[in-house]
Amino acid sequence: MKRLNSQLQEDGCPLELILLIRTLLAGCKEISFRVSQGELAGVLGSTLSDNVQGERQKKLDVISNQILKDILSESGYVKALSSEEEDTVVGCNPDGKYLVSIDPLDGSSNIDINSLIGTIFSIQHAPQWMEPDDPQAFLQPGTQMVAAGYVLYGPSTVLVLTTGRGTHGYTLDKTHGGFLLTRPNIRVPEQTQEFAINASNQRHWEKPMQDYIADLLAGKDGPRGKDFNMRWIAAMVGDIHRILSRGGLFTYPFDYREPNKPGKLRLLYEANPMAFLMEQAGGEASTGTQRIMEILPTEIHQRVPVIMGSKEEVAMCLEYHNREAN
Ligand code: AFP
Repeated sequence: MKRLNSQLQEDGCPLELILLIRTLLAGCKEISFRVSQGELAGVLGSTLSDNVQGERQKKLDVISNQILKDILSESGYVKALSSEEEDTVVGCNPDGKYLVSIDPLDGSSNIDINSLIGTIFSIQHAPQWMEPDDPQAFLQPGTQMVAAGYVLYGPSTVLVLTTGRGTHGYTLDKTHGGFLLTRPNIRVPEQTQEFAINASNQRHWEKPMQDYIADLLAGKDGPRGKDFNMRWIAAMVGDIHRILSRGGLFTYPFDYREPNKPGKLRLLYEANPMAFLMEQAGGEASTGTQRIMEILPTEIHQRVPVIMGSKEEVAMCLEYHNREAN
């Protein structure tokens, strides 16, 4: 089986980017080890602090953030780092060529129940003009990413990565510690009968999403003329992994609860990297009105509505949004 290094070289990645990705993954392997130790390593449960989003941090959120922050800032490849768990950007090496954005531990509510969790990341070039702690440099559209991926800490530890030449899946071989290419060129089926949404928020959705989901639930007897199945892992990393594996539609839609936070998911740490992976695998990713990767961010912790997955199903969902707009 091909090793990660060979695939990255074949994809024409510059050496420094390869070294950065390998450094980041060294951190993820450490997180994977801590996750697998669970209660034995005392990593379950909450801290007494909240992150900048006002969410109570789990011990593993803090540990994972620290592992990645240490390894990336010491690597020399990174000029600055932005993290879901940090209030502001973390300046690293003024001569570093890259900016890295991370959700160190996605799916925090799954930690204590031994269910799916993961690390999500994306990498951009660092503009030469930037000071290492200038958040402005992170406010580039997702189309500027040079790499994005996630590591899923499941029954096996899996890496899904794109550098803009397709989306490839790797499995961590714990016998020698390397990621081996187990799913080259992932393609998302264009059609699906499966969707993922937190239905308990239904009363807060906009009309187009209300109408779209109602038609899915109506199944064979409704306008779609077929039955749909629903899945919700409560960790985007798990839901997206399923969709990259067998198709589906994932949404955390616009929500009226907090108009200044249109949706729950973060553009830099969740929506953009997953949109890049999805598009490179033949899927689509939109807010309902705009391609996610074209959004010009206004702040590093910005939240956006997310609709992504199988191409034809995303297009169908967007039709409901277009109808409403016209
Ligand atoms: P964390 O980033 O705090 O772990 O939250 C996970 C998440 O942002 C995303 O991965 C899930 O899809 C979503 O939240 C789950 O949200 P619900 O709590 O509404 O199920």
